[in-house]
Amino acid sequence: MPCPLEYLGKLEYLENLENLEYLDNLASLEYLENNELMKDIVFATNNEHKLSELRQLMAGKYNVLSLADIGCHDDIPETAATIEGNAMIKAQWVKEHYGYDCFSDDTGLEIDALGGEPGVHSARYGGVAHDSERNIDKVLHLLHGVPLERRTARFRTAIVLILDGETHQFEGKVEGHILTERHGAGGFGYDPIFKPVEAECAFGEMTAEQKNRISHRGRAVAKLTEFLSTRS
Ligand code: ITT
Repeated sequence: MPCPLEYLGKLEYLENLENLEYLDNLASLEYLENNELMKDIVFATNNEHKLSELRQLMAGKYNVLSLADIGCHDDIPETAATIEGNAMIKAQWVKEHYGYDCFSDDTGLEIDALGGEPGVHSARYGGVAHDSERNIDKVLHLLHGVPLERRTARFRTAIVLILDGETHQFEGKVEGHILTERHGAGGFGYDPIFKPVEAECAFGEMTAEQKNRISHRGRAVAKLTEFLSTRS
C-alpha cells in the first residue's frame, strides 16, 4: 500500500468532485488512481483486434485511446520498406496532423522458407488488404509439402513512441512454426497457423491472456510500459 502522503495531490483534485463524501478509505483512492486518474495514451492503429490487445496489455496503467477517439479516420499510408518505417509513419502522422503524443505498432510475419515474406507485406499478402483468409491460403499454398522443420517463422513487432518531442523504438518477437492447416478461431490475422515454440498449440487456440503473455506484441508492449513508467 503506497504512503497516504502520496495521495495528497490527488486529494486536492478529489475535493472538487461531488462524490468526495463516498471516498471513505484508501482503497477508494487506489481505485481512482487505477481508473479515473489513469493517463491517456493514443494508439495509432485502425485494427480493432490490436486495439483490444493493447487495452488488455495496458489495463490499469493507461487509458488507451484509438484513432477514432481523437477524430482520426484517415487511411494512413504504410509505404515504408520495413515494419519500423511503417510504425514511424503512423506515429508521425498522428503527431503532425492531430498534435497528440502517441505510439504505433507495425507487425510482420517472417517465414524463413519464403525468404522472410510476408514481412512488411503481411496485411495484404493475399492481394486484398486485411483479408486474413486469403493471406493464410497463400501462405499454406506456398508452403505446401515443406516439412515442419523447415516451416520456421517469427512474428516481429516494432513500436514507435513519440513523447515530449522525442522518438523511441521498442521491439518484440516470438519464434515459431507455420502449421499445415488452421487451428482455432481465436486471435486474428495469421494466428490460426502460427504455433510459438514455447506453446503446445497455435495462437488461434489460445485465450487473449495466453497469447499476450508470450506474443511479439506483448513483449514489445512490456518494454514500452516499462519505459513509460520511468517517465511518469
Ligand atoms: P494498423 O496498421 O492500422 O495498425 P494492420 O492490420 O495493418 O493495422 P499491422 O500492419 O501491424 O496491422 O500488421 C499487418 C498484418 O499482420 C495484420 O493485418 C495481420 O494480418 C498480421 N498480424 C499482425 N499482428 C498479428 C498478430 O498478433 N497475430 C496474427 N497476425 C497478425
